[in-house]
Amino acid sequence: MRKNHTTKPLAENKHLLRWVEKMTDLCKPAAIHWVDGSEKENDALCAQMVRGGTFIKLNEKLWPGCHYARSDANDVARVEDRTYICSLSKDGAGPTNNWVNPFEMRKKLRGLFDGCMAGRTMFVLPYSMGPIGSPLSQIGVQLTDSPYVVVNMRIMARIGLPVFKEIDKAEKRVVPCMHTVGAPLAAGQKDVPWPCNKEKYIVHFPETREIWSYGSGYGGNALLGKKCFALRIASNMARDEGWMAEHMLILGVEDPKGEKTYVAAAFPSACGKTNFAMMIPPAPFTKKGWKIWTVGDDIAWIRPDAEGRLRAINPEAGFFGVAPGTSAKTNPSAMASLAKNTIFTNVGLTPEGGVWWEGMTDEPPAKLTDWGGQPWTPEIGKNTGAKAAHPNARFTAPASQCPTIDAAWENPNGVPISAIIFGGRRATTMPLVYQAFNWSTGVYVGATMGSEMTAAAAGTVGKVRRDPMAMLPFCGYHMGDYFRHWIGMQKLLSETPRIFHVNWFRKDANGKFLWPGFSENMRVLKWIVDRVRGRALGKETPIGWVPRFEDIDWTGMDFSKQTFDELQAFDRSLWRAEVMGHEELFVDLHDRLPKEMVYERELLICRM
Ligand code: TSX
Ligand code: MN
Repeated sequence: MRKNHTTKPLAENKHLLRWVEKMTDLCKPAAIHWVDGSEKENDALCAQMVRGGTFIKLNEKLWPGCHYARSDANDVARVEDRTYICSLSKDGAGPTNNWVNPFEMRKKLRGLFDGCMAGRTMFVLPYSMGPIGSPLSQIGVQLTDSPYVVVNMRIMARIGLPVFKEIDKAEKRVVPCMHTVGAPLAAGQKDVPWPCNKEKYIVHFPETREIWSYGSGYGGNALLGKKCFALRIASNMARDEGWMAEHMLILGVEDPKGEKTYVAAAFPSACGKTNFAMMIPPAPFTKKGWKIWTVGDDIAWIRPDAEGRLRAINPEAGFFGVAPGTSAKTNPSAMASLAKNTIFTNVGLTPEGGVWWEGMTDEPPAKLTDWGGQPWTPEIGKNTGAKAAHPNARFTAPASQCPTIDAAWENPNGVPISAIIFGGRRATTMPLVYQAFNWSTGVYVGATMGSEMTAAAAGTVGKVRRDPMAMLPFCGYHMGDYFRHWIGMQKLLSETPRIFHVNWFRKDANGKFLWPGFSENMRVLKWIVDRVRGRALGKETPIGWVPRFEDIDWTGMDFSKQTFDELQAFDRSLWRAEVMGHEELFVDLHDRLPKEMVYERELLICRM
């Protein structure tokens, strides 16, 4: 790719051409590149980034088709305090979102974007969230000055010529996405490997369905199809149009008869969502014919079909997964997915041109270069606490490379959803699994879910942080209205999915995990699927239906009834504190909280 080389427009759509022209005048890039999405183009962009120092090509024998990037130390994660929902009314965004008057914000952004791409190439990057042409898919066009974003988006979404063709058919409204790293280059100025700006703005305009992102090249700040579009903007579309944009994995459970039951699951961060999406059942289950198939690991777009049943697609095409903790033991399918054609960001780099991160193997390599570019040895790690990989280091891997990818993962009509699972990381109170009595009780379970903080940096360790449906940072409007939309979905359905809550993280009095988790979670999933299909019994408790010891398939596992009872125990005094916590959340949302949530809380207290 030569610099100052402007490629030919690849679309004819008048609105698109006019918008690109207008934004070119604003951002003043040195060149414009219309992204066709080809392998040749991708190779050229990667080679250009290798020459510029953004990418290191990994050892082709060890990591075929893989590249390595280190970000700026000030650009390593999503910036929630710099993320804005600029709806016309402040009330519409709700108390859990940052809001700025959209007219004021537009003025601010016009100033920031004026000349922001000087000396750089502006890429016109069309992408489809969901299979191209699917009635459940949506299209965006991102203008970006980051080639790193282009090659990541090529893995995470469907991009290029076929998407321009869809736009020219002009059947769907396109979401315009502006992105700059905010680091214009003066004539002759040398670029840095990871350009970015200390000042960052991640801005959503829900009414006009626009995204503007300034100053960051990392993850959800910059790959605008993911959190910005597929969750924050799409949650607004979904509310208006009667569907759901959720922060959920989707998996299929195949039983020994070959029947598949699809479930969607929402967990807050650090609960092992990707591990669960790619779970391998324990050996005795596999022998009997149980198998887990992966549809997606992060986002689900869910819509009622003509029969009034919910069907879901994974709008993404790749996994943008947290690397630390991912290993052949915790997630062999993720390891297989990232074995080739993958981009690694902020992990450790070995002298052989390989990658390593904490938890990848029991034994760390003798030496490597850490995510900050400094020499690292296990000794240094032990003495200084320095990590080889940043805790938020990522792999960008094609979903098609996942050994457990479901045959229907690109079905344009999605897969039928029979169950929804909520969960959190809770040392006490929450049993391993329970089933909500009905839809509105289930919505209450999702609305009040939470997780305990593990990192001291994020707040007080052990305090429950409420994260309704795992959507707190991602719902693009008022959380109270979001709960109302969930409640209202029932009217659009002939059959509601059953709703469950799981907790893999309950501890005993000595602080030891009561449940081994990982593959053994299959036993919980089997009960869930059996409940959905009317094959399993349960016991009624104040919080919902729970399995009795004999309702779980313990084949090949030695787990005592005593430990199971401890794992499932309902503690009235802990639940008393729990419902007080629910009230605390509801107080913040009170003016838009649907009355069902208030009634459900009352009923729960009565049952207790
Ligand atoms: O991903 C996890 N899952 C879901 C897997 C399908 N993790 C990792 C969470 C961090 C991202 C888990 N950690 C799970 C789990 O089910 N459970 C635990 C807690 C745990 C950790 C270690 C052990 C047991 C439980 N070790 C032994 O029992 C030896
Ligand atoms: Mn996520």
